[in-house]
Amino acid sequence: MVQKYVYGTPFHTEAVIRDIKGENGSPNYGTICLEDGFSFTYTLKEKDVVYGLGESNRGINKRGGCYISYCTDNPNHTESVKSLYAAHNFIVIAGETTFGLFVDYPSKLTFDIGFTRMDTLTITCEEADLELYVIDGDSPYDIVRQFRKIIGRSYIPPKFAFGFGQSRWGYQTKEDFRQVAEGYRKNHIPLDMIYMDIDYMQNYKDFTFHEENFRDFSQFVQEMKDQKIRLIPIIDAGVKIEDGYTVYEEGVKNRYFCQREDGSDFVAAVWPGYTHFPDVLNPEARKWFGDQYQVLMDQGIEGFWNDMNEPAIFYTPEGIEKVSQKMKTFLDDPETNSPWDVKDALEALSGSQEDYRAFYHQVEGQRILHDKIHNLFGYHMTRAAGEAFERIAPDRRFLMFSRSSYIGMHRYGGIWTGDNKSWWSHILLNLKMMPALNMCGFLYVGADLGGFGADATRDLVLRWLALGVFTPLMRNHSAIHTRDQECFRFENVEDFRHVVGVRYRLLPYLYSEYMKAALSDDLYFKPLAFVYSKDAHCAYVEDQLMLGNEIMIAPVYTQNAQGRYVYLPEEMKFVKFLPDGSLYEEILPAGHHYVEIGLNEVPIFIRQGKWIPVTDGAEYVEAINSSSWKAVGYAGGEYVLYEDDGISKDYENPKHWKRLNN
Ligand code: MIG
Repeated sequence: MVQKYVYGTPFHTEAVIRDIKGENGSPNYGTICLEDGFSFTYTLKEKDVVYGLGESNRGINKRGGCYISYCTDNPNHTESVKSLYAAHNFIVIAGETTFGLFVDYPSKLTFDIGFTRMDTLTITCEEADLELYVIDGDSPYDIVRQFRKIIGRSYIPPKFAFGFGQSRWGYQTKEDFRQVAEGYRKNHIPLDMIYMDIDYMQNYKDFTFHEENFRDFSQFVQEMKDQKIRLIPIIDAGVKIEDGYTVYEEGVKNRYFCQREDGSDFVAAVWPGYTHFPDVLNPEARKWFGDQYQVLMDQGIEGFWNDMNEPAIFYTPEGIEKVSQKMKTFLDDPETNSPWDVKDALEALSGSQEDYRAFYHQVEGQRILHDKIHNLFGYHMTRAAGEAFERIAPDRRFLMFSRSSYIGMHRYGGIWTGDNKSWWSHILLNLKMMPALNMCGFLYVGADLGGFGADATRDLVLRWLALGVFTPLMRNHSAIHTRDQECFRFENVEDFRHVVGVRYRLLPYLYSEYMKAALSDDLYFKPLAFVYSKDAHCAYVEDQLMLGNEIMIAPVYTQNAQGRYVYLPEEMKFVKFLPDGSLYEEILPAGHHYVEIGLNEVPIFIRQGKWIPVTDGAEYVEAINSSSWKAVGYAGGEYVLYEDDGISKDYENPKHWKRLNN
């Protein structure tokens, strides 16, 4: 049962699409206080587990942390970081008393989950204008599924998007892209996509192509398609201020950009230099911005990634003015003033809330301060694209994922989890975020495999790929000036061919499980406790996940390890994909085990009595022969495979379901 409580005058975020009658008063759980903004306080029992929060730091169990929903461009995801790029305000408290909460509030919101006091959960925000959804159910899993029903069906990408993608910030010329394509094709490492980062544009102008390097863009798109590789370009939030640039000129003329209090267009510096932000909250401006994607679609592009849409701000002219004032103050009287004030002012330049309080959106004839709806920008930028795809090519699916998001965006695209690092701890963080994202509706998700910042090593990339084999978005991405980490850059490239190859052998199964989850508002990744609810130990397992209905994954995430400890809630078949293409299979009883897993092996655990289809694999998705499947797991029983053409949207057609028997 879902109940909605309305406080003050909430902004209509369209996160929830089911009509639910609002109630006054207070929910059955916790204490609400409206004296100073809004607060919800609940006393946690010792054994309570708190799930949710989608893309956020720390564990599957969120207890012991403080999390702030305020979309932030922060590339240093250390343990103490409270805000990442997204705001996913859904949690489930599971224990003797179990219930779910969704706080539909698009500005800064704090979840203190036993951080200040171990036994106290408090949710606070500055203004009591919000909708609070309270969900009762039989179990945390049941609560999550009820929540998923009210927020609408998750985005479904084209099938090619389940292939492997290579990305790197710094690819500039056709030659750079050709080298990557060749590195994969010559070494027979499967690949379906190469991502284009900001350098394909002319001076970082959205919807343009670099004049020297990509004059004949569509031809190059075709050249790559001939090799069965799709190019996936990036789109940034800020539109460069430059006379003669049509996107800029149209936006100014039609007043489609976010404005300051005095009505002038707000200015923020990002990669292109000074830019304006498209007012994607305003339906008319959103339509206009979405229509721009067609420029690339006309060149043969079938997928995009939306970046910098928190929206990230490097600095504003107002911020620079402040720094220069501080500098002047210091220089005028260095005896009494400190140069560190200048440093502080410099550091405060980027992503400052003061800037987010300096511009407005036009929504239904009303002017809304950006800060009040800050967390909706990435959502609506991606919505702009999604709605445009729907208008331009209603029968086709497009690949679309975003950096910033809010619940509701899950209907329009997926997510990558932003600028992680080539750190072992970030493999585990990647794993922990996955089920939480699914709970919030985001199914097409993945992290930068191999790590974005810092230098990757061969073993790290291999171990991370062995997790990435299972994440719907499987992309190796890295930052400019870090060590090259494409699979073919390392010695013994056959190991990479094998590990990525396992993805393609499993692809019909993984796709099928994704589609089942998407079509029935279910989870693709689950915490163990969602399946084994009576097994008290499962609530505390933070490094294994259930995937689909048949398997459990437990990747290795520490350096120099020969294997790992794993907990089996029931008897399972331990299967390793070995580098020679064969399988190692062993039935293990329920309980704790140490299993050996080599750097070039991919482990899975198949649940008792179940089996999965495994195919021969291929070098790109289209070439997979799904009828080449062999059953891996326990003998007997059937597996229901979902299979379609991967591009059209007639999901409900019964011909897509096949009963396979072994
Ligand atoms: O300020 O486009 O998260 O994936 O490579 C950095 C360059 C901007 C941040 C994205 C990252 C991308 C990078 N971008």
